[in-house]
Amino acid sequence: MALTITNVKVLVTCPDRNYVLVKIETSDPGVYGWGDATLNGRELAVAAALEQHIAPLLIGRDPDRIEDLWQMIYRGTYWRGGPVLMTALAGVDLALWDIKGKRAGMPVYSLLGGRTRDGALAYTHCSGRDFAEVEDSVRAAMARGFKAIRVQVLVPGMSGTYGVSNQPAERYSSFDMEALPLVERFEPSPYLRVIPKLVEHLRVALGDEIELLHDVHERLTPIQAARLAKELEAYHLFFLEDPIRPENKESFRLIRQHTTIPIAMGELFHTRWDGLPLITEQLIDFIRCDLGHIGGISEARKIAAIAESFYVQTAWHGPGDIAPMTHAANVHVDLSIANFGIQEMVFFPEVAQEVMPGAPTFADGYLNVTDAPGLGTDVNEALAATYPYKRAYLPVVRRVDGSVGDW
Ligand code: KDG
Ligand code: MG
Repeated sequence: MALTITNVKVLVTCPDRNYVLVKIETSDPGVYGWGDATLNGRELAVAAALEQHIAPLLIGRDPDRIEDLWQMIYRGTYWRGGPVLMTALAGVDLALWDIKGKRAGMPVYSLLGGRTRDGALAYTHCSGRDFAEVEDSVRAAMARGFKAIRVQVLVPGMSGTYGVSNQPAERYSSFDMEALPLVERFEPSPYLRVIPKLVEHLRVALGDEIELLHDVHERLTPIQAARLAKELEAYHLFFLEDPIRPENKESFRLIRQHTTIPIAMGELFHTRWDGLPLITEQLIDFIRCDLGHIGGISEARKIAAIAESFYVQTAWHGPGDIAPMTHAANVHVDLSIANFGIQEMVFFPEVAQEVMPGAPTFADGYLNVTDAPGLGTDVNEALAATYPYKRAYLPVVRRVDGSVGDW
């Protein structure tokens, strides 16, 4: 008898931070899949979309028909796109691929065509309040085996720069229900002065071999970004990430005209069409969508296939605020496509690993997954239930005159 979906369970848990996890159960009690539908700061909106609107559509359906279910949720229900709905869809998509792998007795990368590589080149995050702290952090990462490292430094006089803050640490991890978003003060001019000096310092101290990356996090205007890119050119970054906000694709042309620095973009895209002109017009070099926010593995494969034709490589988003299922999905795709570039990664805290075992493993610069059927990830539901949701926000960036950054 054909398998059917019998239940879609949404679990919101906060072992170290909030995660939204989706379990799809089937008519065979031994066959279920787990997906990740975490959207930092908007977790309950996604959970409600799944529980109230999407789950009822899935009950009684055949979990083998991933593409059909994807299209039904995306196009078939008329309302489509946006971070909330595409994150919810990704949660379902990942759980369905997990089920398909478990039924086939194969890891997902095998279902996607099999390995094209032995491991996925990974990059980690290093930051500090000054150049010496960043250098120490990079040296420690190199000693751990990393061959590629994202470097961020606090801008002198600013309370926070993307990736590093001098606010008391507890303000970031506080889940006090009354807590409102942390405010980061940021100005482009001092930032533009310090970043080329940081990268020059690291090249002099560490040599040319280590791959360095930097995330602007969209805090510049196009002409400022072009200046930064030009000034960084001599230090051969692996890529410059999110140099400007994503909305106006034409702005990327301005950056491109001024520099040969490789550009990476995509964590704020929610459909393939958001980034399409950047790929087809070769205005970026790395597409770094978040599989968990763009509808999952099914959509990532299509984006990778489009990008391949335009010599754009992948660098899927792999931050600390998505669950291990999405990190695993990243690596399953990385291992099976031709145009993989690099994979961002984090080491999950022990408490998160206990709740969600099976994140990709890191060794000698590369990420890998096991040959376990499906995504290779699981959830300890009883333990997850002991960590209730706690409201939290991303920081809000304001300029020194008090206005919200217009990037
Ligand atoms: O929730 C937002 C984070 O995922 C994002 O700030 C991380 O920019 C990011 C990155 O490159 O990892
Ligand atoms: Mg980023």
